[in-house]
Amino acid sequence: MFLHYGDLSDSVNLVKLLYELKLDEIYHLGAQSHVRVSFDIPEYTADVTGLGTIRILEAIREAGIRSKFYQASSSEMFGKVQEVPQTEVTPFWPRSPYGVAKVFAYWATVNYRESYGLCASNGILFNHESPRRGETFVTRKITRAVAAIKHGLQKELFLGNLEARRDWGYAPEYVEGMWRILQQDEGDDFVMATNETHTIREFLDLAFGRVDLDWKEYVKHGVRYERPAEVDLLIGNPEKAKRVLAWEPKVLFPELVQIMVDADMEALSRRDAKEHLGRLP
Ligand code: F7E
Repeated sequence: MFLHYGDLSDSVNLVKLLYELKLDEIYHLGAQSHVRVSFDIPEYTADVTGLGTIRILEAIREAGIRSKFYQASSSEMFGKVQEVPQTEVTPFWPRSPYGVAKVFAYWATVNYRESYGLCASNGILFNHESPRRGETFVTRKITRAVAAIKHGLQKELFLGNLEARRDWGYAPEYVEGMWRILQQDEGDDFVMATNETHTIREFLDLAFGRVDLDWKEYVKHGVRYERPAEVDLLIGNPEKAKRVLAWEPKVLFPELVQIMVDADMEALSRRDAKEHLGRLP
């Protein structure tokens, strides 16, 4: 494996890279992917998350290669949902600059498939989490806080809207799903989701409950974590992925929360142990 430098805002560099590497499969996961942040930097988000996708698609064409292409499309495209649960044919109604950019990238992928016969696919992935989730997304923010509070290192946790509902799955399974999508002979679009939805409140119940704490004693409202427009309810129907790709999520909500809390507890205990060893004479 070799890590090449690249930048989604630099088309010449992308063409050169793709021409040189002649890849069989391209998984395009790069983005400014934070929804709240996209309201602060909308132009940058549109450039990297939206145009960045068309830059790669054009680079594939320019380089004259036949790489299969996976676009990381997002449940955020459903935004103000027009149907429950959401499927591959539910109309989009994005509610953030991030969602808008992802809709652009989704249609660019479909368009390059239809115009140039590229084997280009969209995975419309609902929230997928793991202990490796970035620390500013709500699940990991909560599980890190749980571990820090339990270890006496943090006293309170500031959060925004606790009523939003998300369809949360386990990231490693979704990555396998992406791979399955690109093993198809033709490009297509697939929803990947658990078909369950839970509020942030429910996540808090389970996460703090895992270490015998009551979240109501620690969680405070932080207005800066609210969004100008919220996505209130997401729940996906992965029936097509089940039927065509034999893909099915196995780790569901309670187990996901457990995995994430346990991993952050473990990480802090290791840190404590190291610090303790460091103090020994
Ligand atoms: O927010 C609420 C927030 O930032 C989830 C990205 O991977 O998944 C992710 O987007 C919910 C929202 O994820 C805080 O208002 C409350 O309703 O964890 P999140 P997201 O916005 O759903 C999709 C599929 C993507 O494609 C995105 O790239 O939690 N919430 N309080 C909070 N959210 C955050 N981040 N921080 C809070 O303090």
